[in-house]
Amino acid sequence: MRSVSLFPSASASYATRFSSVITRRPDASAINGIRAQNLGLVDINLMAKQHRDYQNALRQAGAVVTELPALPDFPDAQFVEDTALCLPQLAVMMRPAITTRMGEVAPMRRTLSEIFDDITDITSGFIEAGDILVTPSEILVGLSARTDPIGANQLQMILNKKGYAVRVLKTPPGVLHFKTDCSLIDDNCILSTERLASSGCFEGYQVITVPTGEEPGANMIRYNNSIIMSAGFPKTETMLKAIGFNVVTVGNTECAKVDGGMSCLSLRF
Ligand code: CIR
Repeated sequence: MRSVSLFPSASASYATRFSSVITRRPDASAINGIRAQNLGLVDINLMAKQHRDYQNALRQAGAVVTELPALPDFPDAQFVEDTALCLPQLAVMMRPAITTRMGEVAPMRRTLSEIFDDITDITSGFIEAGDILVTPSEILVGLSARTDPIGANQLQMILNKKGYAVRVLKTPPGVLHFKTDCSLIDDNCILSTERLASSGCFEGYQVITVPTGEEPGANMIRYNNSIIMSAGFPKTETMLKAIGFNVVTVGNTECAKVDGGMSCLSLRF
């Protein structure tokens, strides 16, 4: 961990302050979700319970939670984060790289069109919002196996026109999404794995690195004055509590078997 002199600020910017959340109920087909390696069979009942716990943690942090119905044809549909980027007054629909995930976008577009007047679509290349980290000063986009330069550049053009600064970076090889390895935990503070932070991409930010062996703990959510993180990363949890963060843990063993973490399970705005 780098030295930090930080007491969490009361969340103030649009990057940490939210009122709403959209989730999607996991379907029984979630046992067939895409995964990089076999970490065992998904217990669908436990996944459903963990999903309810996750929604309750967000409610306690101040969210009005809208749970969308399950989409049986799309085993990864509970990972709603990848389908859209929600910013104040604006949503951008993503273009997932994996064929079985592309069909998740249209139903989410229908939902968001009832909320956002301004919706833009990525129409070429590929991009999943798990590769997008929003900070108060800029939007970071990590190129990965799921996000290519064409998709990232189109997003950059869309957001530049709306006044947002965008920086395109690289997700470390073998890491699913940029945000698999980092989270914004305070307006100018990023929690990151060492492998991502050492690339220098967070210059100008305060960076806290997760302890070795707890890399998956880098994916968490700052929602108003709470941090919601997966249970099972005790050193990271202790470290963040010692700094002064209000940390809430949620079991995530089942989504983790299909490569899903805390941020993937919601759209926050
Ligand atoms: C996938 O491979 O697409 C899903 N099984 C997991 C997606 C996780 N989403 C995220 O990190 N934003």
